[in-house]
Amino acid sequence: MNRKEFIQKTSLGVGSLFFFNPTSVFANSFSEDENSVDKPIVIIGSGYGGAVAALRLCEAGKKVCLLEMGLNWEKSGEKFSPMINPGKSAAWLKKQTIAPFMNIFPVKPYTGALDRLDFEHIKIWVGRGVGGGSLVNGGMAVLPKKDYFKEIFPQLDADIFYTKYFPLAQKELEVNTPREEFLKTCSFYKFNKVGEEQAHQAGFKTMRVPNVYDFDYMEQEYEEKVPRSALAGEVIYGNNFGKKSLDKTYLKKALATGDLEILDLHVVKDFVLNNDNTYTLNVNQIDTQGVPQKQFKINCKKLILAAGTMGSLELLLRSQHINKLPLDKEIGQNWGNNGNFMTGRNWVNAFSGGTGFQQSTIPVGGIDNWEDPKHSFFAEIAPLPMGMNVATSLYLMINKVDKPGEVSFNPETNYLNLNWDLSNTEKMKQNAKYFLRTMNNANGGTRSHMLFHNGFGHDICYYPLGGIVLKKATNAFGKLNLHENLFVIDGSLIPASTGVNPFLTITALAEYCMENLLMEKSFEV
Ligand code: FAE
Repeated sequence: MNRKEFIQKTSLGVGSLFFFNPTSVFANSFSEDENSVDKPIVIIGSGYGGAVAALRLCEAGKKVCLLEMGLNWEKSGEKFSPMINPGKSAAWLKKQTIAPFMNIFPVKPYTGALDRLDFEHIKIWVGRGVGGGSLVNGGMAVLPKKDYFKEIFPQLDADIFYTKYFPLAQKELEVNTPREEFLKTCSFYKFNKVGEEQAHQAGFKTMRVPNVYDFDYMEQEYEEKVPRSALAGEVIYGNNFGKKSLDKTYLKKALATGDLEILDLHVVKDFVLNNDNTYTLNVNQIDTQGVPQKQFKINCKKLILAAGTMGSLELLLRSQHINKLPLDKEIGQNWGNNGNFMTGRNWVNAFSGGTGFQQSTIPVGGIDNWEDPKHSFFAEIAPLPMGMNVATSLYLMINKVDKPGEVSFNPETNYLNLNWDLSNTEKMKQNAKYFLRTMNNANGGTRSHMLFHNGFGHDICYYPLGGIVLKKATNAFGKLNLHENLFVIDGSLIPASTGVNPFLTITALAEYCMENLLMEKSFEV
């Protein structure tokens, strides 16, 4: 099922109230009351923003209902699959895998943990399931450069972020750093060792990158004392062990309060602003094949959108189109790919063992060229955990976004339009060219012509950001302009880029917003 078919199939249409469940075919029509439920506070989406919001609200004694379109993997008992043997978790309702490369694997449609949103000039990968992106991401928890943070958020007090909200986010997410001795001896990190050595040879600085994968667990994996996950090729289709995804941290704590209800496989299609400033959501409960089982309405007094950048934009813009939801003109502005640009080199160390047959899926190193005014970038030294040694080095570059894009709604597709083309990534490509040339001149090797587009992955995006920017489309703490009871707490608050992998920034921002919103008594119901 492609995205359009899924949207059409699960689309409610305003006011249509009926069950799809075949067992109810003999039932008479239902009254509106029987098909609607009241929940005081609803959060849509269980990624970083949603998980922080849930915990802080529950701790404040509020009852919270969290709607998540993906599966609750832990509760379901289903397992995540490795990259070389894709199973149920590999793709959200697709017939073929949707990794950034090597999509030679057919899969049976299932509500998998990884989804890909395809636009003309960019493909955007997102996580689906209880835990959102934390289920499928590489776990890199990188602190943005303070100067850049100040540049993108001039109105925020950076000092308080670096002394309070970032450390809080690191603590709650259980961020840790690997032992250098382990990295030196672990054969699964040869790709990183080679990557760092060659970067130094080329005159670049490198840095150790903290992660939410438990490195003590990984050391035990290496010694084969516990089941392997990062060392068994698990990552973008989920990790069965080791990774401290949100279901193990924020969401677990929130559930322990007894005040959080998580409804998985619940897709919110759109919502309506009522005259009394409450909201009514049109919700579709689906099964693991994506087939609608039940359609109903949820009325709530306070609504938090935490559906991720693309999800929150989709909900707002569709609701504006269908239900005349009032929206500020800032919605959709300042969107960016966080400067994502994939690239790679071949013939790396080709005659002395390449980058290693077996590779950990968890990155631990980055090349930090941010201070270079001409070619400012940060590059993750990325693994290629496909069980083959092709002497390839992969890099996921993060650049500044000098030309942000815009998001709007296309009524014909019932989905988003993205105003984003090759001109938006041109400077990123110049940086990639400079980086590869400098690396190859110093170390040998060639651009990976067979990967991406002749070695340049301008259209690969793991980090969509912006579109509902803090203090432009919202007040200082995420309350949406023109609304009293509607809040946005996710990556869409960040204007186009954060200079590093973004989830630590999203988490810290969410902590900041929730603390202040609670202080202002914004969630009294
Ligand atoms: P997100 O985590 O995307 O959560 C949104 C949730 O809302 C999802 O669970 C959706 O299923 C759900 N949802 C959406 N629409 C609806 C709807 N209509 N009804 C119900 N539920 C809905 O949002 N970042 C890093 O910092 N470090 C990394 O190493 C890293 N690696 C990555 C690797 C991959 C393959 C990918 C895809 C991303 C990676 N990221 C990484 C990005 C990171 O996961 C992402 O920025 C955050 O997850 C975004 O957090 P949000 O709270 O914005």
